[in-house]
Amino acid sequence: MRDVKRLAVTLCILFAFVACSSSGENIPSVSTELAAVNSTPEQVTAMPTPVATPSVGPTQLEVVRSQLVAMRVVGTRPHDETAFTQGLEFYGERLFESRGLRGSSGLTEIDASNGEVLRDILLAPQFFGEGITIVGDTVMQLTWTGGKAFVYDIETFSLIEQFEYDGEGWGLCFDGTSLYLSDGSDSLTLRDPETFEITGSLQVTSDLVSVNRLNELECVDEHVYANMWQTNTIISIDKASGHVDKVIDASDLQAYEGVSDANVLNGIAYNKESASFLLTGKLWPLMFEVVFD
Ligand SMILES: [Ca+2]
Repeated sequence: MRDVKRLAVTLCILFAFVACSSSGENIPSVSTELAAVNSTPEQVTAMPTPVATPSVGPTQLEVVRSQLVAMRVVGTRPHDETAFTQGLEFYGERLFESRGLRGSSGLTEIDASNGEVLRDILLAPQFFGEGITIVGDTVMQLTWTGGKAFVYDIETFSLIEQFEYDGEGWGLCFDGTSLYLSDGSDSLTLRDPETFEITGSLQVTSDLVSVNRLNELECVDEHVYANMWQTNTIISIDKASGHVDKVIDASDLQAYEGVSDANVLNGIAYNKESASFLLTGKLWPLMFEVVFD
């Protein structure tokens, strides 16, 4: 059944891609532009025979095949199903989670091996916890529309600094040089980890999926992984170009008891030690260790 579902999803993506590409609405026609410039009969007759454009079918199939990456579940661990997960990140083998919802938002350290909550703090009730990342020996946490990024000592969870930002704060990751923030749009904002000043932006593009509502993030080497809110799609973004080079369909996780579309996937943490990802979602009873093949 899952194979049938995966095939259906793949065919849907492929169909949507072919339909989009063949509509021509946004693709300038080279031959039309040439004809407009060379409008006299003499020039028209002097025009070289256009080189036949390559057949689009195989090229698009190659694109789809090269970018669609399979996800394989290699293990499951319990997850606090009262946690409205908004961010997930490893620090070595230690695991940290941010929770949302006003009144129950917080920051937690979790035993990644069994899901046990080791430490937990609550945010003030006016704040809605969002993405987190580790910067040095601190944990940084966004607060959605709260306009504040809190910085905690990683060992004590005591608040040691706070920055302000305009607009919304959704996902957050740090690659060792820059912070990457999502705000629900199709672009990421880069910020300095020391000053929180904006240092750049990254427009995310894809020739396979419609990019929008970028949410939870994970920085892994030269890529930023992101899930798109209210979908089971995770994309891998090339930091240098902003282009999506992998698309992962995590729909298979919906087959597990307690995991449903109503409570969406929203936690992506990369474990360097095992070279695997840990995924979970809002109010999910499980965390999934997965690899992208
Ligand atoms: Ca993350």
